[in-house]
Amino acid sequence: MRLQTDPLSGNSHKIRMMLVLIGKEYEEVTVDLPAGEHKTPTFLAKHPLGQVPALEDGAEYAYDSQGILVYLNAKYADNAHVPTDPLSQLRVAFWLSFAANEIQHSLSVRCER
Ligand SMILES: N[C@@H](CCC(=O)N[C@@H](CS)C(=O)NCC(=O)O)C(=O)O
Repeated sequence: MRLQTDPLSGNSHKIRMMLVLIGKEYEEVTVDLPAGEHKTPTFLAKHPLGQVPALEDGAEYAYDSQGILVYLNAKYADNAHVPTDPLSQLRVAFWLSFAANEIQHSLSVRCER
């Protein structure tokens, strides 16, 4: 499993934390954002929006930090971190959305240099 990241990326850090939580070993690869590596055809094949994080899991590519969290929970943690009752699912979706919108567009450090 290879995690494509940037050192300043809070979205990438969410995935590092999840991988530690579920005890999954991974290799971390720093994508050279200042050089535009994330917009090359090779990287766009891994993530169509050309962003980090992206996760290579065997032949699968997972992308978008919220999407990767959901993927890892379902594939490797038997859904332990997203209870199946509707109200719990609502609350998890709320916090994923909050991270992607309110936090990313206010408090987070921009990765672009
Ligand atoms: N919704 C995406 C946002 C990812 C994102 O904004 N990544 C930044 C780094 S933190 C990035 O790759 N920026 C470069 C770009 O968008 O060109 C996620 O949650 O993964």
